[in-house]
Amino acid sequence: MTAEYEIIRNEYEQQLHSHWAAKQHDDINLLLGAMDGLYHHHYAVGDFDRTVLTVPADQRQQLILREMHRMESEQVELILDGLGAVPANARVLDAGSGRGGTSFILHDRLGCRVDGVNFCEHHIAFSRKLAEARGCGDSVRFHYANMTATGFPDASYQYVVSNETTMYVDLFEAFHEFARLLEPGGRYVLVTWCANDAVAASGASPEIDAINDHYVCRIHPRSTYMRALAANGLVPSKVRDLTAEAIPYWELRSHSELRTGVESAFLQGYRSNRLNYLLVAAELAQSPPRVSHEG
Ligand code: GPP
Ligand code: MG
Repeated sequence: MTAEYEIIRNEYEQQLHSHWAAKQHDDINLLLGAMDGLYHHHYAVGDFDRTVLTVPADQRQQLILREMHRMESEQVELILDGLGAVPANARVLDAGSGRGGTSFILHDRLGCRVDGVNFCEHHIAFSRKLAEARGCGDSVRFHYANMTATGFPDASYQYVVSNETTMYVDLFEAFHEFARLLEPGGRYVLVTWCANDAVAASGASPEIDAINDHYVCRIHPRSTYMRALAANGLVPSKVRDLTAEAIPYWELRSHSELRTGVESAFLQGYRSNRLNYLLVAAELAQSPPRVSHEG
């Protein structure tokens, strides 16, 4: 990072920065992460162990949290699956790295170097401390930077991942940056929740409004993902709609005393198919077009 790259660039990013700066004591993430040092800011797919809901009440809450944490950690398998075989000398960029959970799992599993980028200072301090404690501070680095304008050199990564973070950025701008950072033939893997504009015109719905308000985010239509990828030479090789699989996590979380109030919006969004949970893997074309703004 050099000083010439401004990190917080506009009013929306200022608002977002303030939102995350104030979220230093988010128990639902801190208590889960404290179980094994993997702190996540994403959700999960697949079913939960339904017996946790039938155990005596005094043990139930702890078991729900443990199950949520297991599911959030296993969610990173989606990214691993999208990445495929990654050589240990590869460089991976984790765009929107939160408190580091995804970056650490990728490094532990693949042995590669991972750079996490995030513009929340307390997340960066937190994840750097964890990297030292985990003994991987040389291989897993966290940078205070804007993921849409990192200032990192062109073609310096073989892989870019974003795990439920693209609802915070302009997709054309972000994918332009990722395409710049990737070597030709490099791969971008994203997991996101998005509006299904095949069923709701322009992707608007009350549950999407509720989620946007809750997280200060801007959920994008599914078609915008495809257009912004194509505009930047990122050619999808895998697209998985995991909407149905994303429902149980929110059912389980609705039973937690740490639920935050956003659960019913996700449940309603996924059950109505107005909100989708998507995995995309895309490779950068050899001579890609570059479009940082929608035409
Ligand atoms: C919410 O997960 C995650 C996002 C809104 C995506 C971006 C997160 C980054 C750190 C870049 P969460 O685990 O913070 O939500 P909750 O507190 O509701 O579990
Ligand atoms: Mg969480």
